[in-house]
Amino acid sequence: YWTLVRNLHDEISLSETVPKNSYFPSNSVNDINMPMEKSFDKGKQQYLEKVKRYKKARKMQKISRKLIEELKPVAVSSANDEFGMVKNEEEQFLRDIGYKRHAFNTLVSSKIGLFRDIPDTRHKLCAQQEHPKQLPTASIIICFYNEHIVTLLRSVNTILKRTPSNILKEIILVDDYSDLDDLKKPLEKEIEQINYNNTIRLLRNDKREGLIRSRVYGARNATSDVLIFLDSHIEVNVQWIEPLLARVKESRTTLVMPVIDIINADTFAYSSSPLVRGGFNWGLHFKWDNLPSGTLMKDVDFLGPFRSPTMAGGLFAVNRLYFKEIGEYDLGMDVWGGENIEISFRVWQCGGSIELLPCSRIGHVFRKRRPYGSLSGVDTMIKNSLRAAYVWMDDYVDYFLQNQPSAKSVDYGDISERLQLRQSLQCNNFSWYLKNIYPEQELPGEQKLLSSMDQPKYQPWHSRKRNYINSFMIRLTNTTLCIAASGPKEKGFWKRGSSLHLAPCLRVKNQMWYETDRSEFVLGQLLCLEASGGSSSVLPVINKCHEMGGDQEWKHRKMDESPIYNIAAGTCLRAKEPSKSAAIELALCSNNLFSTWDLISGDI
Ligand code: LR7
Ligand code: MN
Repeated sequence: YWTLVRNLHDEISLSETVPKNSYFPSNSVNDINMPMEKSFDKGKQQYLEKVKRYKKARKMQKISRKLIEELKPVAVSSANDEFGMVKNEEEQFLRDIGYKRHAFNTLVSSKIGLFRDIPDTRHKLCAQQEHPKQLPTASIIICFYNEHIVTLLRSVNTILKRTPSNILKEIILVDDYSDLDDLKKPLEKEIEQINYNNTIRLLRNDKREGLIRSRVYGARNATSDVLIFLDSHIEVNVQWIEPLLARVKESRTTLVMPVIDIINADTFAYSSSPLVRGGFNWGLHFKWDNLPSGTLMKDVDFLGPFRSPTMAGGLFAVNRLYFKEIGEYDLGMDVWGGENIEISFRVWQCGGSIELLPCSRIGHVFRKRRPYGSLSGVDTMIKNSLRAAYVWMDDYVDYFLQNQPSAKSVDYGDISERLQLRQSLQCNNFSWYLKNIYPEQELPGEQKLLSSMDQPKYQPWHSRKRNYINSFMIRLTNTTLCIAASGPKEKGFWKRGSSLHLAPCLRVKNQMWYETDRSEFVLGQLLCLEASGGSSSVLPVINKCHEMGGDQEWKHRKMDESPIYNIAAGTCLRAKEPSKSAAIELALCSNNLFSTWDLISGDI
């Protein structure tokens, strides 16, 4: 909560600061009582708008002071359905700032706090597995750029709590020159609170380096046997570290990865990921592939390890000295992207290997967009991929260029050092890698009969048949008006993205909703009710069902006179007014006049 409040403060100062030379001679929220006479005609309108904004800011500041006084830390162990509920305007404000900055629901994350229980998602045999008594020590390296403070602290604190202290030598946090105030002094203070054994070390870059150079900086400062790289928005699961360390101890040249479980960015619900391994496409994007068929036949097969042609990038363990020998990362790569494919090619081609260990589980927050850019504004992925391609792919680089024609004109800098590395490590060529490590990979235009059967498209969220548990019209309580789709049609049904309004209740296709066992409301068994967008202007629309919950997850308490609550938005369905054609919106949940609904059962 303190963080929420701090966020609130600096959001006010960010958006409400007026440049010094403006006609408005003030740059502080406290000066909002400027007499009107001082404005010039030309700027009057703007002036009035600013005064309005300042008043709002002042109000928010007062509220935030109240929050500071009233709020006590809440002890909650896991995200339940009510967690995303936005209680008042202040919370809505905080939630919106969070989405803007971090692209996930920081309100929910902050309410969860520094630790929670999460489901043990491993196969049942994992718990019975014995690990060597003597495991190597680990240095955990987490670099971050403008991470949400509570989410970052929970990542760290969860590691402290779920890792045996004799193995955990240090957690090295590398701040990649973040500019959020929270991550300056306040972060240091918070770390002091949890840093009992002085396990946490905080390093700061003096300029933005990107995650690749930041990780190397962290690694060079590490002192234990094994390095474990993690993202800054994760929660490690029970016994996550033992399988990784045991395998690296056994095999010095193997990079090992956990299964990356899913933390929903809207709700922070933690769910299991299936067992899949890493591949890539010719655009050099990482992708998930199914394990070769026949891999999982008996229970013990679920213990792995599984060899993987590539890795996702963010979460893995490696022998510290081996990481150095094999060439760390390419320091010529900027900000984000490409380094995961590069290290995958390099490790395999130069005699090492990559494996997935299914008994190690770490949840990662999967966001819908990346909330930051690079300094120059250009996407760094293409440049980084070019460097990887020209060093490791030999003639196969042409496939990449065909796939990404715009890359042809991109300057990828000097790669002579990396070519030298390849030379001195005497690495195999790319065709060896394709033949031996990734035989399933198809060349453009080629179709491998077997592999297309072996590799159905993977979706991290388990896709299965929709189960309808209910069907109904949604009637505004005490009226004869129901929620209906409106607007233009497409292929005989209302378009994706269509908004909703009230219409006289009729048992017709555009008023009949089917509720699924995943709390989706599917109109006419075709399109899902969705709280679209992540900001304050969220509207209920109908859209393609994505099966990821969150903005398509709706809860109601009972069948009549119930609010209908959206998990991601944290708000409830409301009619703008109780009349025909009135728009349906989302608003703070209450039992108000226009926000309670009767679900009038239909046949299923
Ligand atoms: O300039 C930056 N400086 C940083 O320190 C940009 C980012 N970072 C930090 C950031 O705060 C985070 O902790 O670097 C870490 C990774 O950045 P994300 O979380 O924005 O990346 P991602 O999860 O979207 O992307 C995946 O691919 C990246 C390619 O460069 C990295 O390898 C990420 O580690 C990787 N994440 C995972 O593999 C987690 C599982 C996702 C999947 C699949
Ligand atoms: Mn990430």
